[in-house]
Amino acid sequence: MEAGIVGLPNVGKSTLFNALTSAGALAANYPFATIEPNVGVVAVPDHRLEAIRKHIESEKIVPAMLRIIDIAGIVRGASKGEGLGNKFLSHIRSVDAVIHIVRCFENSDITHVEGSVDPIRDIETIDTELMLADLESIEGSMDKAQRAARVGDKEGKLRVEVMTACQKLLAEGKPVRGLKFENPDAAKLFKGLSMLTAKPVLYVVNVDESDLHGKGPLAMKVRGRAAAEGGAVVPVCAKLESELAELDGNDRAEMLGSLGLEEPALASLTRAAYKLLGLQSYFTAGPKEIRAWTIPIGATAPQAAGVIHSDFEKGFIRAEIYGVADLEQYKTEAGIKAAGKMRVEGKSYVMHDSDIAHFLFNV
Ligand SMILES: Nc1nc2c(ncn2[C@@H]2O[C@H](COP(=O)(O)OP(=O)(O)OP(=O)(O)O)[C@@H](O)[C@H]2O)c(=O)[nH]1
Ligand SMILES: [Mg+2]
Repeated sequence: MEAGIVGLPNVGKSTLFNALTSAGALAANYPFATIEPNVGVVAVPDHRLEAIRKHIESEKIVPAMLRIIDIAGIVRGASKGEGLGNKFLSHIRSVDAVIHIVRCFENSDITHVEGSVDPIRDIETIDTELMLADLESIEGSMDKAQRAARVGDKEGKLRVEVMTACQKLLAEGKPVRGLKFENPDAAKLFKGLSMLTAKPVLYVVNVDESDLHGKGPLAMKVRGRAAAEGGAVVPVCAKLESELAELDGNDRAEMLGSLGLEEPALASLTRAAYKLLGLQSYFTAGPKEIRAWTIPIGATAPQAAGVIHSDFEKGFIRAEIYGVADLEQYKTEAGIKAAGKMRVEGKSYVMHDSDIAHFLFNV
């Protein structure tokens, strides 16, 4: 899973990126501190992995991974070359979700490129630039598709249709997120266009230390907007998170506790991203590793096996499945079997969250 961070310059993108990845990317109080994109990989926190390890001895734990890309800030007019332009958006064309960070903290020492803190105006500025970048990318490849369509190329024709539908929406100032194509070939072409405004958005409101839960008036405005467009909101104080990230285990837990926070932002953020993307985890557990695998909600057992290896999906025979809760109750797989709780599931089984699976397959 991959997520790209967008936002105006100087709103805390790199500070958040650093906190999430502890990668030490340059965060500085001047706009356009970031030029080259920063890329980091973080483990998705999941307490169930430790819960499994309590009962199954294993050499290592392998959590699910989230790749995060921090790019340069985008300003009003970026598509026309303002600021650093919008070419950096190409770095996040392939991500699964966009993390849109919005400044909600008041601090006169930290420059705001528009001169005042106004999250809704800022969101609209970024949205507009994302739509213009999409429009640009369509315009850039329309000619070629039209030429192909003219000489009777079937895919070319469909491509023109799909791009025209996108272009129409974008020209009206609307993201292409809402577009649905019945024809599977069209849907595939649409996906292949990697439109920025087709991606689900997670709003991170970078809140003041005095509003850690994001219930203040500025954050509430963003919540209202996200609710209207099906996005999600995660309140984060990037500055605090970056301080937290520098502490180790106990000190961090202590500081979190003293702030009245249950968990670091990475946990709430990845959980929100999973939810937004309709993802869940299942586990495999053995002496070599206990591992979390990411699958779409609704995935069948063979599809889940296919995430490990495509041969597992092709040669799927059946799966032995139990839940993390069963393991906690009966302590061992033998105990689970003895209690009749080890389930044998076939090709049509739809995976549940927290399933632990052994797959049987032939290759
Ligand atoms: N008070 C406060 N300051 C913050 C917070 N988050 C970031 N800052 C400060 O804001 C400034 C900009 O932060 P960056 O993370 O570099 O911002 P950016 O969005 O990556 O900026 P560009 O790379 O220039 O687009 C730094 O001085 C940070 O310390 C916050 O939550 N509270
Ligand atoms: Mg930056």
